[in-house]
Formats: sequence, structure tokens, C-alpha cells
Amino acid sequence: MERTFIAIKPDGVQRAIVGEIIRRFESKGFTLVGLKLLQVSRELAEQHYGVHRERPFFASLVDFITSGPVVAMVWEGDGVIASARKLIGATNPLTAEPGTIRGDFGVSIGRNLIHGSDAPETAAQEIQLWFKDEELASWQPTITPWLYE
Ligand code: DAT
Ligand code: MG
Repeated sequence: MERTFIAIKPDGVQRAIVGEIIRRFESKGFTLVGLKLLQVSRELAEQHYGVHRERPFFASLVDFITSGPVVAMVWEGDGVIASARKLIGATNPLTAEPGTIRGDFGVSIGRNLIHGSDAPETAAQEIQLWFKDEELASWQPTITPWLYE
């Protein structure tokens, strides 16, 4: 089974849509295997967004992600990496489709509510960066036969 790293950014926590976002992943049929709320350090933020280090928005991105609590999660399921990106929607909430998290709840790219890993390699890296092995639970929901053939 595939795993992906999902983070609800400080705007999502402040907007009180943590429950709504978790509900969407649960309802879809994905399995929550890691969950914590934390105040992100600059060091963690800079590592997480390291690929964007040279971009003009890097400093404001790091300021933003460290500005309040973040809900970090690991979700599991077949194809969860790509599917989570679809549930999340396009980077700019103004162009994200209605029905997606960004499309339903956001209006600006600097406040786009949620992060999701974009590929298997980045998912593995990000899970390792944000979680210790013992913070992740391997478990099989009893509804699994009703989700997978
Ligand atoms: P995504 O979060 O959809 O994977 P990304 O990895 O390209 O998007 O960028 C990471 C974050 O950086 C994104 O969620 C919001 C911010 N960002 C991206 N492009 C931006 C831009 N042109 N102006 C301001 N912020 C931007
Ligand atoms: Mg990205």
C-alpha cells in the first residue's frame, strides 16, 4: 500500500477546517496512519520546502508555514499520492476546481490550506522528515473488503 504526507497549513487550522479535511480523506477510503499537531521550526520548514529555495516566494512560504500550528498526517491506500493531489486541487485556489479542498475553501495561492506530496520519492522523503517510525501505525481497517476487491 502506498503512503503520502499531508499537512494542513496554519490557515487551515485557523479556518477550523481540520475536521472537514480529515473527513474528506476518510470518506474517500484512505487510512490515517500518522497524525500530529505541531509548531513547525524554521529548520523543518526550510527542509520541507528546500526544492523552492531559489524561488521568490520562499521566504514568505517559510514565514507562513511557521506562523501557527500545522496538522501533519500520513495517509495510506492504493494510489493515495496522486489521488490526494486530486482531492487537494490545483496550487492556486482560484483556479482549483470546485469540489477540491483548495477549490472549495481558498482564494489565494499564499493561503492554499494544505500540502500533499507530489510523487513517491517526495512522499517517502517527507514522511521521514516529519515523522519518526514509531509515530506511524500499521493497521488494517475492518472495512477493507468493502473498499478493495
Ligand atoms: P503545491 O503545494 O501545489 O505542490 P508547489 O509545490 O509548486 O505547489 O509550491 C509549494 C507552495 O508554494 C504552494 O503550495 C504555495 C507556494 N507557491 C507556489 N507557487 C507560488 C507562487 N507563484 N507565488 C506564491 N506562492 C507560491
Ligand atoms: Mg509541492
